[in-house]
Amino acid sequence: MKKILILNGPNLNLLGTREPATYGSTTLADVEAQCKAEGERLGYAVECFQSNWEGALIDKIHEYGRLYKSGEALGCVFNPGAFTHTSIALHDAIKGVDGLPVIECHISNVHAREEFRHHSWVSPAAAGIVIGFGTDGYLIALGGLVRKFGAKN
Ligand code: CA2
Repeated sequence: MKKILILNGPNLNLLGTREPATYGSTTLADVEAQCKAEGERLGYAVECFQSNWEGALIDKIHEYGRLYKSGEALGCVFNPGAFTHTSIALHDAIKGVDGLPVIECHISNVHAREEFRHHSWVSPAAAGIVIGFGTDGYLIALGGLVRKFGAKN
C-alpha cells in the first residue's frame, strides 16, 4: 500500500485546545485519526508527523522525496503553520525533492486575516492548495491528492 504523509508544523499540536474561534475544537489527534481512516478507505497508508522544528519538517520532506522516487509514497498534505510565511528553506525542500506532490493546507482563511499571513513561501512549490475549510481541509486535501495523483488518474 502506498503511503501518504500528513505533515503539520509549529503549534499545530495545540489544535483543539486554544483559539477555537479561529481553528475549531477538533484536536490534532482527531484530525490524524480522520485522515488515517479516509486514507485507508481510499487505499493508502497514512503517516502523520508534527514538529515545531523547521529542520525536522525538512528531514521528513526529504524522506518522502525518497519514498516517492522509489514508488512507495503518493505525496503529502502539509500545513506549515507560521513557517508558511517565513520559510524559504521549506520552499527549497519541496522543490529539492523534485516531484513529490505536496498539497498545502490551511485551516483558517489566511487571506481574510492579518496581512503578514497573505504571503506563502510554500505555495509556489505546492501541487495544490486548500484554505479556509477548517480541519475538514485536511480531508479535502487528501482526497484532492488522490484524485489528481492516484493510480486511477
Ligand atoms: O490556518 C492555518 O492552518 C495556519 O497555517 C495556522 C498557523 C498560522 O500561523 C497560519 O498563518 C495559518 C498557526 C498554527 C497555530 O495553531 C494553533 C492551534 C490552536 C491554538 C493555537 C495555535
